[in-house]
Amino acid sequence: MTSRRRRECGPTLAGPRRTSTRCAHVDVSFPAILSIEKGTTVFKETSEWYITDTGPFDGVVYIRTMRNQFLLFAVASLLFTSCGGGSEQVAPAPESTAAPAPAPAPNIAATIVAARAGFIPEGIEYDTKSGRLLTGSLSEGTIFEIKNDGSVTAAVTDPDLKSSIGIEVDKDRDRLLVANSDFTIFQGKGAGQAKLGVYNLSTGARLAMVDLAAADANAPKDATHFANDVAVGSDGTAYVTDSRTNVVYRVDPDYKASVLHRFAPAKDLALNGIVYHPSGYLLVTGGATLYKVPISNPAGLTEVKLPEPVPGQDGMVWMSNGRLAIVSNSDNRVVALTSNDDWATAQIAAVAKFATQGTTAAAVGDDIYVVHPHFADQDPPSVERVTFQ
Ligand SMILES: [Ca+2]
Ligand SMILES: [Ca+2]
Repeated sequence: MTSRRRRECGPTLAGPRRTSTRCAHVDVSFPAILSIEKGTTVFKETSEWYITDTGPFDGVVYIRTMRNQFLLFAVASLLFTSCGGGSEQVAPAPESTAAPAPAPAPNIAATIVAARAGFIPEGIEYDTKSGRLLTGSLSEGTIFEIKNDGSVTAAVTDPDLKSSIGIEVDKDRDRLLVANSDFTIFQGKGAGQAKLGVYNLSTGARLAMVDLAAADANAPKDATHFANDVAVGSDGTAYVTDSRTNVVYRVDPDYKASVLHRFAPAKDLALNGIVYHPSGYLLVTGGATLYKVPISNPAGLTEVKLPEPVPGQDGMVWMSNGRLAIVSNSDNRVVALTSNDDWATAQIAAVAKFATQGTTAAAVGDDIYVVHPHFADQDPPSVERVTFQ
């Protein structure tokens, strides 16, 4: 597909590669059952689903998410308007049992101030299935749900969670992945730790606790560790950054850990946020640099060329419109990036400013919420919906 056609038919965003030869906008509510001509790509922009590809068989539509998961929908009939014009028909009401239950409509207050201080949530996620905001806790380890009224209740407790940093909902497998570190390293105590805790998202039951640092046989003897953030690939593989050793760990679906890549030493490099792109690479922040790391060839990593310096790059999250939101923990802003060359370069599409230091962000429907951990004071943490301009 040419870039011209992408502009015509798709949202102006960098999403998964589109391989089909035709495209269409479909004006029906998800989860609609569509019958569609083989080889047609449909762009559907909603908070959760916006790209569909037809599968190899006529009469079957696959709905693809940002994470490249495919859901199969039986087909009734389709009517769509092709990009070059054409008739539009209304799809029949869905009756397929293959469709997931619709997620509750996001109902998160614009600003939430925690009812208590001191737990220092560095990471935040939105659990679309149950419509709840989850945070980590640098000082306590417990994963909390923070409600609109500010109440903070434990969602995952595990004595082995020392400091929960970045967290990631793996909706497709009903898991919550937690970068598990030890904050006392900031007090000069010990060597820190880099572990990955994996939990059943619905029940909070522990599925695994993976010692990542132990999988790095080539780390210097005096290495210190800080697991900062985690992303999950379409096959369930997890990827975790270590800000101290500047390693990205890989954790297979059977919870076997290895080093995916050790970054070359660089001034002020401290790997931080990480997201997975369904085209098979990771985007990783480190200081003022955004890296693209091909999973099949991590040594071939490149720096994503940005139009201006973006210092303090911390957590990242894909937005519903396909933009990549990066929180700058030093500049108090979220930068929304787009790319039209598969993240060789990126453009700044919008910026959202906030007043108090933020570290990571969660996508709630079409909105982005930033968490303010309050590392250095006793004010209660807060969560804030930001406005892009
Ligand atoms: Ca996350
Ligand atoms: Ca972080």
